[in-house]
Amino acid sequence: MTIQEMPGSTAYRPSPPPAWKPRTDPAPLLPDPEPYRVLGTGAAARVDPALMRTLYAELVRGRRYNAQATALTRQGRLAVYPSSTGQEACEVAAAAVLKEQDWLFPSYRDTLAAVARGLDPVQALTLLRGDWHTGYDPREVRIAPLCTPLATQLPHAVGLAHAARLKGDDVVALAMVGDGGTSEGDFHEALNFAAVWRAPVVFLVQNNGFAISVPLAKQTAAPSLAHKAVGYGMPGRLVDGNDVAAMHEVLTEAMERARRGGGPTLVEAVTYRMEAHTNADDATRYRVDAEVEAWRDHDPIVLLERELTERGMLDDDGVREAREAAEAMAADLRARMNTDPVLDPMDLFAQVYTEKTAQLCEQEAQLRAELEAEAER
Ligand SMILES: Cc1ncc(C[n+]2csc(CCOP(=O)(O)OP(=O)(O)O)c2C)c(N)n1
Ligand SMILES: [Mg+2]
Repeated sequence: MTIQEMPGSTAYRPSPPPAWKPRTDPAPLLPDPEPYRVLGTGAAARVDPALMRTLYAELVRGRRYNAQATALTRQGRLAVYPSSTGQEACEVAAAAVLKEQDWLFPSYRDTLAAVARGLDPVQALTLLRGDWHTGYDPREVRIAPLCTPLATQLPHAVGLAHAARLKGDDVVALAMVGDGGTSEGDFHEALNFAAVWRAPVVFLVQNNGFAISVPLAKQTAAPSLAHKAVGYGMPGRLVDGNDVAAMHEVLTEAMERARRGGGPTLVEAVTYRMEAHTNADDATRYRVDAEVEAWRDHDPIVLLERELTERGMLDDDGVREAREAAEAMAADLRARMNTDPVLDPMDLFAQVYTEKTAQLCEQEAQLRAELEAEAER
């Protein structure tokens, strides 16, 4: 029997649908109409001079660190180095907004953020030297291992942040990822879980224009990467990633929101990778010099130096001091990286599995036998 055939029924008339409205107001989630800036705008008048001078010294040190690490690859002291030259404002600001108990979840690009957080520069390079799995104790410094599999650090950050909240710990996680990483399933899963759970986590996307040779235009059709926040139900912020004052302000705000239970934020920092993807890449194969040159005027150190000098907050002595401190760091890094580490090849098998697989045991025995035979020769 159809509805029309039911006794007393004339015709099937569906009731009007319930009035539809969005579950939450999307307007507060929408990103800034253009990348948020402080330096060179009226907002610069309210920056804290002491903080800006500290950030300036960190930027100069960071630039020198990038240059030194790249030089170490040429000397065969480092296997690989993904430089963050040009992106130092993102790296330095990310570290500066963390409280001691907070956690940083970096990608392979973010050695500098780890160093700016206080990690020993040599320990930060251990993985890239190929010496040891992470190079530091993540729990001690509250920096997760520098993550090479794209975006896998994001669900880890959400898990840690959610667990901290359940335990009542005052901990916020800041997770860093590249523009290319936003196309990974892990990015989607992390943002979705974080928003549903209102986890205290801040996602910082460094949009440096490329995923190795793939430009952003081939990565996404979204209006901006910050727009992706709206679909997950969290605020999206679009920031000039070379403006360290803007980065510091926006990330501080996002960290505070997370800390008071306001949930996650997605921050897109628009920046540019001035060097090749790593020392193993030739960027001239996929981008022209003119594009790189155009970004030099918008360099994070140039922008801050200009602002501070014009406002009388930085003089020649201040510039010299920052450069001297950076040189001292580079000299120490060179000296310590130029010594041959003493490594035990058997360490290859340690701390991989709680219980070693049969195959691993076999390989371990094989290597031990080879080393013993070699020692007897
Ligand atoms: C899951 C996964 N797929 C592919 C790669 C290879 N890979 C290494 S870096 C990279 C590009 C990533 O670009 P982006 O996320 O923009 O970060 P950037 O290097 O620009 O900082 C790719 C595809 C990888 N490391 N992990
Ligand atoms: Mg990129």
